[in-house]
This record gives sequence, structure tokens and C-alpha cells, in this order.
Amino acid sequence: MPIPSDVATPLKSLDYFKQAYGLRVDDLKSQREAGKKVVGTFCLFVPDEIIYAAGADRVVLCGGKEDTISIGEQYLPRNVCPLIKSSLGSIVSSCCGEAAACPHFGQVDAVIGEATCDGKKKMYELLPRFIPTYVIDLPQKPDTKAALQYYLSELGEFSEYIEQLTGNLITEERLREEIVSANEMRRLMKRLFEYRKRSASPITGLEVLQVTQRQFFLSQEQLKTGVSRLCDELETCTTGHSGPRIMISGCPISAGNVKVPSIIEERGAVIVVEESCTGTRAFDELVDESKPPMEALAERYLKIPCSCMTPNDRRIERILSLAKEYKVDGVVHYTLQSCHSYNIERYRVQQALREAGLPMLAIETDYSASDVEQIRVRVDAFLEMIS
Ligand code: BJ8
Repeated sequence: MPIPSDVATPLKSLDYFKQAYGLRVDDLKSQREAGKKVVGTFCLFVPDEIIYAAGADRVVLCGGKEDTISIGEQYLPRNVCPLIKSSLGSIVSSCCGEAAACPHFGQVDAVIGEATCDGKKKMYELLPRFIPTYVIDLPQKPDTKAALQYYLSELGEFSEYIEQLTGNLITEERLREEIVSANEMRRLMKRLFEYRKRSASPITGLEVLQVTQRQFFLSQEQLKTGVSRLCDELETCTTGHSGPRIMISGCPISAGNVKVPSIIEERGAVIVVEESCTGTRAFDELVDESKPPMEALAERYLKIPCSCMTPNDRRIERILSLAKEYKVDGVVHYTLQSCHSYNIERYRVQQALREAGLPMLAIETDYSASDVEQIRVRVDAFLEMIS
């Protein structure tokens, strides 16, 4: 079944994002030749503002490609989440001069990891034989005062590491500038998502993913230009996509992997919001520009409602409020195989949605095509139920 659409022409401004990636890789190469350091990250808990304030650049290395999983499995057990296996496989492949990984993997001087899930923590222990690696520790109970103090001290140590890597001091002024710039970007993303609240969203979930996945590779300037153009185009767009309104909530949908959102929209629904790190979690909260910058960063980043935190009530509250704001008809809880924290949290999400009278479909999957038909059948049944 085709995506129901009254849109006469595809969104032209999305072409910018398709072209920007190649330009970005060339730019990273020339920046590194000129002495700039580039770091690779895996998680929203690593504040970009600190990296940019030290004069470094960053790309996110979360792997969404299936091709590099078999390389990752040479080092990791098979029953580890595909994102971790694909990421490690991409790093190994790019360090060994093979071509299986996306080109940005080969453009990093160091990896900045974070102590979130067990799989990633242990994967970071394998990285130093391929690439210099630094890991930021994280408190697990984010709402305590001690957690804030601890994370603040970890960010302080991380700042020292990145200063040493780049040879540049992070001044308070530079940090403030980067906070203002990152907030500007977050506001732009909020503006983009606002258009999806229309009764017929002028943009599909798959189109939004072209932006939210690429936000992790492009430069801040590229992203601002691209999202501004897209918002301007959407502002004047008078047509849109109709069908059951779906929220996706759960694990990130990394670039290279759009299996589940493709099936949802191919079967006639419209994804109107994603409660995930490739969705609202990346831009929901602004950094308080009136506070001392490092404290403001620590406060903002600790609010990210990741399932690695306990208790993670903030995520449940956010799902319920997003469901209202975007008038969703149903939620697809999307998890990757062996992602214990999101798979376990599914029960609480389902209970909360049930109490709110909202139907939920749980899909646990990997990057292979082996379950496509089965997911199609389940999505069809779900859409029929909520239509
Ligand atoms: S803030 S969601 S980016 S940790 S899917 S690797 S959790 S086993 S990616 Fe994440 Fe940061 Fe949280 Fe966001 Fe582990 Fe789960 Fe795999 Fe995951």
C-alpha cells in the first residue's frame, strides 16, 4: 500500500541533506589536514558544546549498517545489540583500511564513550587497540544532588582531556557561545517537529529521519542551513499526509537502518513524532544560558530520559505528553534485540499507555531483513485495530 499523500511534489529542501554528507566528509578530511581534531561519539550524554568549545569537531559513530555486524561479531558475542556490533565493526573496518564502514568513521582522532549500557561500556574496552578512547562515567540515578555533582566532575575531567587532545583551552566565553549556538539548533528542530502537529503532517516520518539521522554527521552550520530551509518550505506547504498517527518510542534508529519506520509508513500510517535519541530526546531540553555554563550543561544533559537511568519516570511522562501534543492514535515501541534496558522498560511504557487509553505495538528487531514479513503482518493488524 503506498503512503497516502496529497503532496504534489516531494520536499525539495531535503536534497540539501543528501548532498551535505559528501561535502562534510571532504571538509573533515581537509580540517584534519589543517590540524583540527575530530572526535567520534556514541551518545547524547556527551555534550557537543564542550567538544566545539575546545576547537574540535565531532561525528556520531552509532552504527546502523548491517554489513559491518559480522566484523563486530569477531570480537563480541552474537547476542549483543546490533547497534553495538555494527559500530564496532565499522571502527575495526575503517582502522584496517577496509571499505565496509561509512567514510566518516575513518575521520576521527579519538572516541569519546560514556558509561551507559553494559554492551557499550564493554565495547569501549576493546577500542583502544584500534583508536584512542576516553570514557565519561555517568551517575545512574539522575535526580539526586550527588548525581549532578558527580556528572559535573566527570565533565570537568573530560574537558581537561579534550583540551590536551586539541591543545586549546576551553574558556567560559567559548562555552557560552557554543551553548547559545546549540540552543539555536534545538529551537530549529523543535520548529521542524511543530509542523508535524498539523492534522495532515506535511512531512513523513521517513523524511524527518533523513534529517534526524544526518544531524549526527553534519556540521552545525550545515544542519542549521538545512533545517531552516526545510522549515521555510513546510511553512508554506498546504498539503499533507493522512493516515493513523503513530509515535515511535525506544531505541535510536541509526543511519543505515529504517526498516521499521519504512514498514509503518508503507502500510498507510504517518509517523508524527519519535520519542528517541533520533527524535525529541536530542533537542527537547535547552541549556539554561543564565547559569554558569558547565553546571547548566550538567543539569540539561542529566535530564535525557534514557533507559540506562533509574528510575526513568521522565521518559514515561514525556511519552504521555508527546502523545497528547501530537494527537497520536497509537505508539510503536521500537527496541533492538538484546537491548535489555529498553526491552525491560517496555512493560512500564505499556502500562502507562494502557491507563491513558492508547494502544501500543512492541517491535523488537535487528538490522536484518529476516523479520520484514512478520513485522508487516503485525503492523497491518495494529493499524486495522486503531483505524
Ligand atoms: S542516551 S538511548 S544514545 S545510551 S540500543 S547501545 S542502550 S543496548 S543507544 Fe543510547 Fe545514549 Fe541512551 Fe540515547 Fe545499549 Fe540499547 Fe544498544 Fe543503545
